[in-house]
Amino acid sequence: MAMDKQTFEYAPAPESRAVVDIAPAYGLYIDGEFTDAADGKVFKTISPASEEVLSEVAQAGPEDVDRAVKAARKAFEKWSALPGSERAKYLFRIARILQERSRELAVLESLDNGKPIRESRDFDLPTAAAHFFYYAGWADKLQYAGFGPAPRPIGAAGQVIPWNFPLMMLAWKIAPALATGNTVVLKPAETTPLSALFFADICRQAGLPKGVVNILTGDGSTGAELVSHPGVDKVAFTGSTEVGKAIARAVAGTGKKLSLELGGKAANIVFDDAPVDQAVEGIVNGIFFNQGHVCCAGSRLLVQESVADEVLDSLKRRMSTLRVGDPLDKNTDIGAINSAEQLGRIRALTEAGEAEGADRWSPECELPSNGFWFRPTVFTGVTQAHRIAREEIFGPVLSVLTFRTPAEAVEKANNTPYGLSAGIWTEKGSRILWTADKLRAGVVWANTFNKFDPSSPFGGYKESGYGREGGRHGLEAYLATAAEPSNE
Ligand code: TAP
Repeated sequence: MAMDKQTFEYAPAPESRAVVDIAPAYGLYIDGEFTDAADGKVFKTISPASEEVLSEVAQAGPEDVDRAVKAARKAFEKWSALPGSERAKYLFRIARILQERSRELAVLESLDNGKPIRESRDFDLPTAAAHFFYYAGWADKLQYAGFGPAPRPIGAAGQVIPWNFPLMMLAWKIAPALATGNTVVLKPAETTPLSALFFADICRQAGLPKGVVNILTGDGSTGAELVSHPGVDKVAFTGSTEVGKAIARAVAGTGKKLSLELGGKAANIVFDDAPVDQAVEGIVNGIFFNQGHVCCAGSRLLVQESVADEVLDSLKRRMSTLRVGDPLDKNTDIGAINSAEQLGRIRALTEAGEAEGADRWSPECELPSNGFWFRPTVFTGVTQAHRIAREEIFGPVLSVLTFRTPAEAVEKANNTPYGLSAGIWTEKGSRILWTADKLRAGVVWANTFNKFDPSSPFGGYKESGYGREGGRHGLEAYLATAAEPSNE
């Protein structure tokens, strides 16, 4: 791998100066070594905020997938036999290095993904490190996790992740897999491969035995090849419902254990007794955090009719203060849309919203001339039949619907094929409990939104997938129950 580096300086404020060195080319990380793809194929990764090329990355083909899976299977023999307390040491070490290198990684993540540095610095990096710390703590206590007296790892896991939280999604996949004694081959998304490659370097720095973690950069074909490789014992996927269904079909009948974290269309429900300022902050965080590229985004606002005007006026005032622009400026609230393709999807759906008769509003704001940008947008006059109320937009676009009674709110909230998350805003505890009980959503937040903790399980109902990540429940996806096969 060539190592002449391009240096990006993050220097909007001298006190928070941090630098990341990005090499012009990266190989695949297989069996502890960076290596070119067998057929020499590469692809470019760009900054969505400027469209400049950040690096050229190897594109893994079938031969590389095969090598990586074989390396993971071989490494499994020793890794799974290590005492949990020994595996824990590696996970703790990785967590510490993530903390030590968090400035560098936060800048890298913002460059490759387009997300605001404030979010990568204060959310993605701490959450990724916390996940490794949390699962390091489980590694020597698995017999107390409630999955039998001697839970066994499954084998080599094939993991495929999306581009919206690249490093955090990687942590959600790799930390529980390693803690339970499995080895992994992970494919990051095509538009955000860099932090996974830096993570490979962290594995080396931590002295992780070779083959325990393998990183294959590539496109959807690499992911498809990985999940259907016969040497993969367990498949974990986060991404769109469409690809999740294709993977479920590919894995059906193979005996591979499968967990799926898919799309969402969450309802954020504001009742008439909710404190308006607090609820508006929650609505803004719910839909504009990470440009709305969030599977559990509160993309449908359900507001009680009697307070709808007041909430909407306040929301529009607050939206006018949001700063859209340079992800590396720490005053930025909304960064770049991750890719031209995603921007195209957001545009197509918002145009459909207008064509179907909903009213569109965005604050005035200047957008940079290069890169991919979208103004924070709210649609009112939305009906349940509109595409913008039914389909996942995965962008900074909020669809507002109203309701009169709590029963109507629940009915509308549940009227979706998805079931990942929901939010409730009210001062009445009894109303929180009543509503949460009736919502068909894996995560329900009350008087807050987008709160994550490694100790709490996360996952969906219905077309949002199955299996849970995080917490004690997250271990189950990587353990063989008495009736399930283990390679140990
Ligand atoms: P997808 O297009 O589904 O891509 C996800 C990953 O799968 C990428 O690495 C992708 O590679 C790969 N892939 C594409 N086709 C594949 C195939 N046939 N077989 C195996 N892998 C394949 O999703 P996305 O656009 O990156 O992410 C957005 C979606 O993810 C949204 O629907 C969002 O709701 C969902 N998401 C869900 C969650 C949770 S926790 N439920 C979290 C984040 C995101 P390429 O990058 O090369 O296409």
